[in-house]
Amino acid sequence: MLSPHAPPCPDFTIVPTSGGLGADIYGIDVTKPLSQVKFKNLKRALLDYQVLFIRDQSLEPDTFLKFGKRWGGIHFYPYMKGLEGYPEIFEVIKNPGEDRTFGNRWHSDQMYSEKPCKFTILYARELPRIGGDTLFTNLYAAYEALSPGMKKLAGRLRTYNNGDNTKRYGGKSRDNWYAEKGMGGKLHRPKARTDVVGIHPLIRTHPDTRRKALYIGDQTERFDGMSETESQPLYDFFMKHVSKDTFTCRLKWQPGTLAIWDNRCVSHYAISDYPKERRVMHRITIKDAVKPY
Ligand SMILES: O=C(O)CCC(=O)C(=O)O
Ligand SMILES: [Fe+2]
Repeated sequence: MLSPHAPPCPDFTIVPTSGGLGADIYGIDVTKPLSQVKFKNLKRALLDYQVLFIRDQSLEPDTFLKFGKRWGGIHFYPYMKGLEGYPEIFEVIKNPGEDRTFGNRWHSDQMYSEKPCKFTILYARELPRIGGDTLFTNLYAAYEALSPGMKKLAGRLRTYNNGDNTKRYGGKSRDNWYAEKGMGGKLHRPKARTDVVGIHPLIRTHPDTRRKALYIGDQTERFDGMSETESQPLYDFFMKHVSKDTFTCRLKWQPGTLAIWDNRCVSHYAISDYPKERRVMHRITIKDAVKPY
């Protein structure tokens, strides 16, 4: 459930997306410098609605990056290189015939990092004629819907999250998998992969709202201190639970839609339903200063 709604905002129009979370924002041009007050109201709206869809934007990498930096320092995606000249911007591309769709699973971004990124900002550059929507789910609502007994149990668990879990990549390392999927040229190949395992509380407290969220995703391999076999039944329960319709909303992208979500209380899923078309998105992630707690 949404927190009590923010008072009507004079700076832009907020249209809630569903009873779960999310809001469309109209009447804002992020290429223009936003006043401190306007930006504060936008941040407030993000805390209230968890994911915002700012419609009808016209962004090039420099204006996109400028807007992105207002939200904080950049969190670099560890596996892939950014755009030429704009290493902070990572391009999410799917070409006709490719079978891999980036983000086609319920997850919060870079959950395998010690300090996972706080916000993701995604901008639609090229869209398929039909399909290519993204689903979001409200992890506060998922936590709040648990029974008191399950809340207590969940409150004692920690998740072990691994960005290199070979089960998710057909038995291969993520590097090999990406290389095989025609993304080799863009692969970021440091001497050794670092920051790809993160252990986090299953129930985390949002530092700004103080609300509790059920923080689990596809990068979760098992619960800390338990085997995968032992973890599986509970893991399956939580994953099914967070993706219940009642907690979700669905984004139908339009050319120029800019989405911003708060990974501390939102999980998302990119739908893979446009096998013959191309989709290109520009993506910036914002780093967090604190570990989940
Ligand atoms: O392409 C999308 O709609 C979302 C992909 C994704 O998971 C992400 O950008 O973090
Ligand atoms: Fe994602």
